[in-house]
Amino acid sequence: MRIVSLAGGIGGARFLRGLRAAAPAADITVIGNTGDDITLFGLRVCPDLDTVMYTLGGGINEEQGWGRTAETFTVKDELAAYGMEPQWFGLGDRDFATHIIRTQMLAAGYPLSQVTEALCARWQPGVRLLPMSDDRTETHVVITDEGGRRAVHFQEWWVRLRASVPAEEIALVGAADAKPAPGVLDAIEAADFVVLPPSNPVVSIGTILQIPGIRAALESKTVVGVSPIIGGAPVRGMADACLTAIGRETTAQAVLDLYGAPLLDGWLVAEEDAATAHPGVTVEARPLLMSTPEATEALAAAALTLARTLA
Ligand code: GDP
Ligand code: FO1
Ligand code: CA
Ligand code: CA
Repeated sequence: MRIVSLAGGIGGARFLRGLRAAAPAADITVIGNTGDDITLFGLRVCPDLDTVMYTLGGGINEEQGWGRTAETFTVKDELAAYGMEPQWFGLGDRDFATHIIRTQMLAAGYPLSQVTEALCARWQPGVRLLPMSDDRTETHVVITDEGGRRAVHFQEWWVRLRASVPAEEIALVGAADAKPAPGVLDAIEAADFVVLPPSNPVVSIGTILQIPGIRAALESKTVVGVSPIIGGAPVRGMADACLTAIGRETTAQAVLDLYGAPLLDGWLVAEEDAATAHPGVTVEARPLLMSTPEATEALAAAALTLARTLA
């Protein structure tokens, strides 16, 4: 069985752990979001790829959901002692090693897809992890604050401002000229079906869908998605601020309408959202909380069962 999954960070990574458990013999290719990527202190940081790699490789900080387990922050503190900015992004000592290797390989001319493969050789995530594109794209957010109306990097809006300032626009800079990374379209083509984890619909899944060619390739496949919104609120994080920015409500229905048909064939919602519906999409209510490994595996199994029925 060949499965393709798109993924952002925490929501995607946790779902993928359940998917791997629910389909241990399956060949799983993950197309990861790189719109969150940022260059800090000269180092290229890919938060969502790293979150997937560390989570599936057993190196994640489980409570936090991002960054390394048993992390220390000596380098961060030393940089701050020199007055280096930014100081609002928490890069840990262990995590720094990943960014140093990535940056060195990129500077030597390796594309991000090969760098990611090299990093995964250590972590053995049990899936094939591909960046959505080897071309550099970055999500930027237009805000108005004391600095006036300006665009800031997504991480500055999300981490420094905690999305407290409304996003007037969210744009993936570089999307129009970006190509899917090698292997992305082939994996979609070869897939028996595709699953969309409950990742952020705007800045994780929405970003991947903006890479020219990816959405069209997915439309000809059987695609089953899991709602990240339960009873009108994100389970975690500030996806509501992202949905508001693109003029959508924060409901399972609004995310279903955003993805729409022909992209989606099946959509899993929580019991309280059972009235959700869209022409051409089969909607089922299931327990959507990934609160334990067992619950997460059961959720992934439900997505697989629905996908097999619809494929
Ligand atoms: P990020 O890049 O770290 O923000 O992670 P993702 O984009 O992959 O996932 C973020 C989304 O996961 C948020 O919008 C949450 O609502 C959703 N999420 C987190 N935990 C759960 C859960 O247990 N169940 C469901 N259905 N969604 C979840
Ligand atoms: N998220 C935070 O809220 N604060 C941080 O200081 C932070 C540091 C960080 C370092 C490496 C990494 O891979 C992820 C990190 N994240 C941090 C999480 C991440 O940047 C965001 O939660 C997601 O990109 C939002 O989708
Ligand atoms: Ca992310
Ligand atoms: Ca379809």
